[in-house]
Amino acid sequence: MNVQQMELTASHPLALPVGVTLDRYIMHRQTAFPYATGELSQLLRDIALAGKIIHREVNRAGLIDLTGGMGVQNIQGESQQKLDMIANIRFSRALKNGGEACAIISEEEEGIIYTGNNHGKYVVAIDPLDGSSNIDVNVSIGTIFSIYRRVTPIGTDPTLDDFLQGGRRQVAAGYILYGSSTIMVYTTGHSVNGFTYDASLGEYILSHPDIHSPANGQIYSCNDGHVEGYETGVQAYLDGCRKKQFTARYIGSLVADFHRNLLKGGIYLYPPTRKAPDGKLRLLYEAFPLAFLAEKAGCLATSGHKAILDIKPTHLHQRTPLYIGAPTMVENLVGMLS
Ligand code: P6P
Repeated sequence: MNVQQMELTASHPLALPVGVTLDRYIMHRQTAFPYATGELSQLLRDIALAGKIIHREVNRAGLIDLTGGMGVQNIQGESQQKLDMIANIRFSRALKNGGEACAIISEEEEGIIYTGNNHGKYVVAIDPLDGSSNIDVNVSIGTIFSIYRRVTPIGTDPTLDDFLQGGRRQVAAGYILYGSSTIMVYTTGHSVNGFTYDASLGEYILSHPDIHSPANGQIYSCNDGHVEGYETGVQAYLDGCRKKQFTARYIGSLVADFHRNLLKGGIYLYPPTRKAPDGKLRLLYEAFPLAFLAEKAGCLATSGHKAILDIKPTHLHQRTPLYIGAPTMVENLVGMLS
């Protein structure tokens, strides 16, 4: 029985009031797992809090000169935007102060960020603000996060091993989309739920309970300017989409494209290109968390040769090709790859 059904039976002992807040939902879910001791719940709250702060910063970026670049490149060789840095600081601080994460890796930093909480049970991989080149033109951007239970002993310094466990070892994953509204979508390995942020209340409210993505779709998302560099099987698949008069939608912001396709049915493609022969997107804090969430919502995510979640990670910022979305569309694409 999911939360919405439970609301229909007000007499149910665990009935939750209409308009469940994220906090109430997290507490409710925690009671469903007797062994849960609350640390993961608190970690999710810490991430949600940082999301509220980024929501505020993003929504006033043009007013307090937060748009534009820092004039430096990040470790990825990309122009670091002011809000990239702010988001990185805000999430790192929220997770350090929350005490539940012993370490973080971030798209914005080369190495492991040690929080000093060596008794924290969890590690977090995060892309604090993906798609940040869109900030200056008011296009949706997003945070992507992935949570693992550490494998190194509690009380010791975390190591790379805690982060290189593999995608199927994630205990939770999700994203926060700063768009026409701000929505936090995440899973702890069971259902996928979306919570829309109401800034007037300072609360995330359950708006998309138990998301199941359509098995098929007619939306495809890729950078058409790169198509000539794609392998022939991908080009053949895209030709088929055009012949069937599918809809091309590509915002240049992974979280926004992913979220639309999750709800409406579609496929996002970032194949290997001449400029990015291993693909552009990062495995640990983009592909793994979205693939974990996608599979829980009934989607597929592949590198073209294997399921994203079955890729063995070898280093923190490694990249991968990514094809993710409606299972029928992904399977049709893979069937055309050599
Ligand atoms: P391109 C943003 O930099 C990002 O990582 C994703 O959010 C987005 O889908 C993709 O790269 C856009 O890349 O090469 O099409 O500009």
